[in-house]
This record gives sequence, C-alpha cells and structure tokens, in this order.
Amino acid sequence: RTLEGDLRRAIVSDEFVLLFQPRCDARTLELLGVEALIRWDHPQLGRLAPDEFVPIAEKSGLVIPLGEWVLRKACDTISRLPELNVSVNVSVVQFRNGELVGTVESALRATSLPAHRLELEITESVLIENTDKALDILEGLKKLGVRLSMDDFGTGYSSLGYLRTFPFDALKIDRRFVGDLDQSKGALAIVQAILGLGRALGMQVVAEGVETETQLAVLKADSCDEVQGFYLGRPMTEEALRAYIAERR
Ligand code: G
Ligand code: G
Ligand code: MN
Ligand code: NA
Repeated sequence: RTLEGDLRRAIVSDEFVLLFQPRCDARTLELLGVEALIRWDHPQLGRLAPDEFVPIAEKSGLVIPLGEWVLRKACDTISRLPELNVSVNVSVVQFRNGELVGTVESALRATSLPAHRLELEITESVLIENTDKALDILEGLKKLGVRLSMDDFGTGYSSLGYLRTFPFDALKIDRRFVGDLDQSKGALAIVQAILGLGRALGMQVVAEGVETETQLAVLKADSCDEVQGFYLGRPMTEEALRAYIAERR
C-alpha cells in the first residue's frame, strides 16, 4: 500500500477535514474571516498534516480533485456564516492545470458565496514558473471578483517585482518573521519594511503566526491590517468556529 493509493481512495471515502483559522482585525480583534486548512484523517495513520500528503497529491495530480473539494467545502461552509470571508490555499499544480478559473467560478456558483468573500492564497512558486500564463490566470480570477493574496511573503524566491506585476490585494507575512518579532531586531525591521511596502502599494498586510500579546502590540503599532495565529485562535472545525463566533458577540 502506498500513501498515493490511499489518497485516491480517501477522496471518495470522505476522509478529509477542513479546519478554519481566525483572521482578525489587528486593531479591534474583530473576526473578519478564516483561512481554510486541510487535514487527512487516515484510517490507519491518524490525522495527517498537509505537509505529509499535499506534496504527494501534487506529484500524482490528485491535488486537482482535492483542490476542488477544498474550494467547494470552504465556500459552502462560509456561505452559511454571514459576513465572514474565507481564504483558500492554492497549489502551483492547480495553476498548471489550466482549469482554476472555471473551478473557482463553479464553486462560487454552486454555493452562492459572493466572490468578494473568497480569497485565494498563492505562493511565489506559482509566479516563477510561467509568468505570462500566471498573470492571465490571476487576471481571470480577479475578473470573477475574488481577492488574491501572496502567502508566505518574505521567504522563498518572492521578488518585489511580483508585487507590481501581479494583481494582489494582500500580503501575508510569513510566520517565521512574526515569531521572531519579540527577540530579533532584524525580524522587526523586516516586518516593518513589509508593512511599509504594503501600505505604499495599497495592499492589505496580514501577519501570520501571531502567538503573543507582545507580537500583536508591535503589529498594531505599525498598522498591520489583519492578524492570524494561535493567539487569536487555532485552526478549528466548523462547529468550534460557530462557538468562537457566539462567544465573541
Ligand atoms: O495547517 P498547516 O500549518 O499544517 O499547513 C501547512 C501547509 O499546508 C501550509 O503551507 C498551507 O498553505 C498548506 N495547506 C493547508 N491547507 C491546504 C490546502 O487546502 N491546499 C493546499 N494546496 N495547501 C494547503
Ligand atoms: O503556509 P500557510 O500560511 O498556509 O500555513 C499556515 C500554517 O501555519 C497552518 O498549518 C497553521 O496551522 C500554522 N499556524 C497558524 N498559526 C500558527 C501560529 O501561531 N504558530 C505556529 N507555529 N503555526 C501556526
Ligand atoms: Mn496560507
Ligand atoms: Na503562510
């Protein structure tokens, strides 16, 4: 047996779980939306994190049906939670396949989720590969009315030039920088520079991996727009999310 074979079966037998992590207004801490994060409840291995199976799903092409499932599930769940936005991680393989715009459009149509409430989180690997084609797809997505954010900003091969070329609405600061904010002057300088860049380019900035009150205070002082991380809430089930919302009213 292989994990790839198990993956093929898992889609049919409904073994995936979608969790939702709060994204809050940095100033008021109001809940604005959630990031959808997948897990796999493997019958023998237990709960698997995306790092353990998304790469296999990407190599085998199974990330295409899996990505469709995630989009559909995320839009459906959030369409029943008034006002809340949802962001979904998109794999580079979904870009290559050429059907992403159609897939997103049908998920929105099937669930009646207004397009502006959906954000797609994209990493720079998508942009490196085939700049012209990536630009076409991103513009097609913008035409649908969805929001686009650059995920894990500041790591990997993200180029500042991408921010000018591609129609991003938001930048998500990688949690490595946020986690070091309290201890490292260097991390603080990088976070402040990203916040300044986002402001200058008219993009929203979201800080990921916020775990402490101190980190939140620094981000707030430097006018970060949104915060996400264990301090605000862990990735949770739809049921727990409903309780989280009820508690904060
Ligand atoms: O939730 P967690 O921190 O374990 O996520 C680890 C990584 O898996 C993150 O980089 C995240 O972007 C990615 N990931 C989570 N959910 C999905 C998903 O639905 N699709 C894709 N392609 N990646 C995901
Ligand atoms: O790459 P991406 O941004 O999609 O990854 C999000 C991942 O980060 C998820 O797997 C989530 O579980 C994890 N995560 C979210 N908040 C925190 C946090 O405050 N601290 C740490 N260490 N991980 C976090
Ligand atoms: Mn993400
Ligand atoms: Na990230």
